[in-house]
Amino acid sequence: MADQTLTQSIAALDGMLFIDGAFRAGQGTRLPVENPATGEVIGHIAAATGAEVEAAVQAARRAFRPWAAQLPKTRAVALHRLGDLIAADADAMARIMTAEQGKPVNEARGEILKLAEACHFYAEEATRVHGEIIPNDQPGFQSLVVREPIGVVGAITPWNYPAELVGWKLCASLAAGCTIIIKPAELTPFTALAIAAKCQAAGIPAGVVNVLTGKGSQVGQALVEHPQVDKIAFTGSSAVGLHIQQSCPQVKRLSLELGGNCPMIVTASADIAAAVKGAARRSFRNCGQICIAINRIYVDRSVYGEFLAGLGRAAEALSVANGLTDPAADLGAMASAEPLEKTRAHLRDALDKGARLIAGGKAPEGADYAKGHFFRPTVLADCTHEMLVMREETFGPLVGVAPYDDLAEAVRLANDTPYGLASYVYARDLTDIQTLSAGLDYGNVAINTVDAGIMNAPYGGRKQSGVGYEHGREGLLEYFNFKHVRLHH
Ligand code: TAP
Repeated sequence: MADQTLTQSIAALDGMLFIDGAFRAGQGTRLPVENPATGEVIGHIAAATGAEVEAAVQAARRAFRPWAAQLPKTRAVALHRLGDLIAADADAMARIMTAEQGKPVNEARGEILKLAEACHFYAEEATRVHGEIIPNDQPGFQSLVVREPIGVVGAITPWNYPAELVGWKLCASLAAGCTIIIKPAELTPFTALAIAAKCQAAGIPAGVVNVLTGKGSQVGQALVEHPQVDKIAFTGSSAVGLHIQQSCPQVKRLSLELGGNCPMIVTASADIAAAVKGAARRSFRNCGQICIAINRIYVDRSVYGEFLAGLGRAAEALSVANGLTDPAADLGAMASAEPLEKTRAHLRDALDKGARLIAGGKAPEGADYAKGHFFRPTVLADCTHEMLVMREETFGPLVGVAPYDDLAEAVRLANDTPYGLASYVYARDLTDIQTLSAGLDYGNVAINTVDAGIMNAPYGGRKQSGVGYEHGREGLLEYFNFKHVRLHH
C-alpha cells in the first residue's frame, strides 16, 4: 500500500464515530493523533459528546434483543464473514495501526491476522454454548440452567494491541448475542474505526457494534456510569481498572484485564540458548509494551553469567526503526512520550541503586530517530527488589536480571509482586518444572516457551492483574448471565 493510500484510509476515518451502523462526523472537540515514529499529526479524533454517547447506547439497546434472538449459527456466519474481510485487508489495516501505534508493519499484520483468527474461533464457539440440566433434590421437579447474553457491553481498550484487545471483546460479544460500544485508546482510534468499517461491510446489523472516540476520563467514564450499559469489559492499567470498579454507580458486570509485572525463571537445567531467545522476544517485542512482557528474570547462579552474556548479545542484535518504512524491524517506535519517559526513569533508578548495564540504555542515534519515541532494548544485571524495574511494570524495552541460589528463593522473588498475570519458566528437569508451575501465583505459566496465550485457553490475571477471562470458552462465558429455571411438573 502506497503512503498516499494510507493517508486516504486515515482521512476517511478522521473525526468519525460509528453509531447505529453508520459513520458520522463527531461534533465534539478534535484531538490530534500522532505517528510516534515521526511526531507527525496523521489525523484527529472527535471526542464524543454526551449526546453522541447517548445515541450509541440507545442504538446498542435497540439492537440487543433482535441480535440476541438470532440463531447462534446466524451470528457465526457474520463472524466468519468479518474474519474473512479483516484477513483480506490485513496489509492496509496493519499500516493504519503502525502509523498510529509505532509497531513495525509485519508485527501489526500479525496482530490483524490474530484478530481474524479470533473472529473464526468465536464464530465456532457461538454455536457451542448450551445450558445444563442439573440433578434435582425432589421428585417432580426439573432444574435447567440457561445462558442468556448480558446485554449492552462497554469495551474500553488500551493502545498497545489496538486490534486484538478490541477484537477479543467484540468477537465474544457478537458470539454471545450482546451488542457493544467500543471506546479505544485516544492514541490508537483508527484501528478500531477500521474494524468498525469491516463490521459494516460484513453486514452486522446497525447498532450491534458502535465505536466512540475520546478521552477515557470522559467518554470511557460515561460508559462506566451509564445505567443502560450492562457490562464493562476493560483492558488497561490496574489504576484505571480499580477506578472503574470503584466509580461504577450501579451494580454492573465487570471484566478487568490489568497490568502485569511478569517474571521469568531460568533454572540450572534450562536450555540456555532457548531461554535467551525467549527472553529477548518476550521482553522487547512491541517495545516491551505488553502486559505479559517479561519484566524481570531470575537465573540460577550457576548459569547466570552465560545467560546474561547471551541476552546482552541478543538485545544488541535487535534492530530499531520506523515501522512503516522498515516493516521487518524488530522494534518500532514506542507509542508515546509517556512509556519512554517511564522506561528512562526505571533505568536511572536501577543504575543509581547499583544495577549493571549489559545492553542498550539509550535511544538509537541518527536523524531517523530524532523526532520519534525510540529506545534501544536494554538489559540490566544484578537487580534487586529495591529497584522500580523489578517492582513495577515498566511497559518499555527494559528488563532486569538477578541471580538466585535455590528454587524456593526463585519462587518467593517471582511471587513478590501485587500482580499475577503471566510467568515464564525455562527448565528441563521435571521436578523443577513441577515445583515452579505449582508455586507460581499467576493466571498463566509458560514453560520453555514465551507464547503464554492461545485462543482456546482462558487468559486472565490474579491479584491486581484483574478479574475475569478472555479467550477460550471461559472468555465467552463472561458475556452471559446464567438463569436457573426450576420447573415443577
Ligand atoms: P490506561 O491508561 O488504563 O487506559 C486504558 C483505557 O482506559 C484507555 O482507553 C483510556 O482512555 C481509558 N480510560 C482512562 N481513564 C478512564 C476512566 N476514568 N474511565 C474509563 N476509561 C478510562 O492504560 P494504557 O496506558 O492505555 O495501557 C497500558 C496498560 O494496559 C498497562 O498497565 C498494561 O499492562 C495494561 N494491559 C493489560 C492487558 C491485559 S490482557 N491484562 C493487555 C494490554 C494492556 P484514553 O487512553 O483515551 O484516555
